Amino acid sequence: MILVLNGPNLNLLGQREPEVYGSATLDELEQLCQAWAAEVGASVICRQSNYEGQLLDWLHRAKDEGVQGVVINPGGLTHTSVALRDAIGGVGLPTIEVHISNVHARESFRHHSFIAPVCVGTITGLGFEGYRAAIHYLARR
Ligand code: CA2
Repeated sequence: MILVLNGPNLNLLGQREPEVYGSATLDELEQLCQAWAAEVGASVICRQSNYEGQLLDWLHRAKDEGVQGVVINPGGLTHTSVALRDAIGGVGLPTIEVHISNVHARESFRHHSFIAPVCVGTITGLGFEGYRAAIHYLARR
């Protein structure tokens, strides 16, 4: 089982800034993640929250729920949250950080990630394809 977590504001996908994040919705992204997992015989649980503590609670519970790997787009928390980094590091599940946009081609405050050092790897700028690559990698790992 793979846990796909989307952080703050990703519920706005398809409604704002389509030039940056595309025109598909979060619901469509989550359906794609289900299909991409099925391609490799895996399953996913998809969750989104605008609340840091909720993301932490889901990570803490993940092992008990049978989760074996995590795909996370932490949204803006990427660039601010020591708490999220500590949760990912503490839980110890293989985790891949995904960004829809290329954070390195944007404002300098998006260039630093608190999360990257506790992740297996980071995928940035490939749109929704990044989730597919991350799910397939974790399923084959
Ligand atoms: O590119 C990404 O996936 C980001 O994680 C998205 C975050 C941003 O803070 C990161 O630097 C990069 C923002 C999520 C907000 O998503 C929206 C989606 C549609 C419309 C407005 C915001």
